[in-house]
Amino acid sequence: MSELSLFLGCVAPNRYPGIEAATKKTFSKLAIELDDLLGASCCPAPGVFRSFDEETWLTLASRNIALSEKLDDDVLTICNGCYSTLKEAGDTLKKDPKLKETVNRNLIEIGHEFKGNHDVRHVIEYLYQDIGIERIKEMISKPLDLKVAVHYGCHLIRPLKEDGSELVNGNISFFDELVQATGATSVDYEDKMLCCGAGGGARTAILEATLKMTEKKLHNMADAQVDCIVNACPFCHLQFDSGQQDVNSRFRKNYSIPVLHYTQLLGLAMGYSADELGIGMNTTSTADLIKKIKD
Ligand code: 9S8
Ligand code: 9S8
Ligand code: COM
Repeated sequence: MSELSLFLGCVAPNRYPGIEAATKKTFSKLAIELDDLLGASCCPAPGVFRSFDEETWLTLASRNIALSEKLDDDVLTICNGCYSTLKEAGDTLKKDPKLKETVNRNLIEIGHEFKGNHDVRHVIEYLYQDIGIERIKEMISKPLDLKVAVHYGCHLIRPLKEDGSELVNGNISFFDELVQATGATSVDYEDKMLCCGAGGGARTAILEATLKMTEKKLHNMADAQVDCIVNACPFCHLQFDSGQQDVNSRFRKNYSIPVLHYTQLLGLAMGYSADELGIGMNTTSTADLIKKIKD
């Protein structure tokens, strides 16, 4: 029986379906069943909706969680923004019965109820805490000889901090450890914890300003001579992948750093082909990376 339903969010299904494929493939290899979350909407994005109207944000978020509660599942997110919204909304309502009542008054009109009897998980945090590095290492059939720039992203750290998680107490390394479990090396680079630039609706509102931040990160990653960027958020993925070409054309740069979601890196290390994981669907070419892995 499945214990998790997969919350896709907007960016993966619309821009990077390979991330969904990679999540489903790697989880099936780990013998973890994932339910589809039929009828789910946008989480809605934390840096956008939450800033406009908190009650609307809570209502839409708790509707998504309620769909998963009906399946008796925890929610599994593959995106930092979705994690931030769903986890923080769920935790807020669990702690505040009055607010929960308000939100449920809205939900009842559309035939839903938020109970608050399940949790919201991020794929990175779930793999680290519930599966564990050792079990992941056992599933690796094709260790990757790659130098990786790990990008955590703001909304992976934030909800864990809010929750008082020991993962973000002091030196943060859980994502790097998961990357190293695939055989790859997580290479240190300057301003590693900096935002990719895209968050808070900024990518849509002030693209040029976001690209300046992205350029700063790309510069530091290139300095560290990495083979690829690994993220845990389709929105960061979009900014580094598609945004990299915008950086190149607007600022006359020549970056060419392939971008992978962690589930795609893990999929490669588990022996799935780049095609099966949708890795060739990126804007920034992944051809050299794929060739390097084959050699
Ligand atoms: S859903 Fe709608 S826009 Fe997005 S991908 Fe992640 S955050 Fe949640
Ligand atoms: S970093 Fe700052 S706000 Fe965020 S998580 Fe994903 S998009 Fe990139
Ligand atoms: C970033 C999501 S992952 S948002 O743009 O800040 O809402």
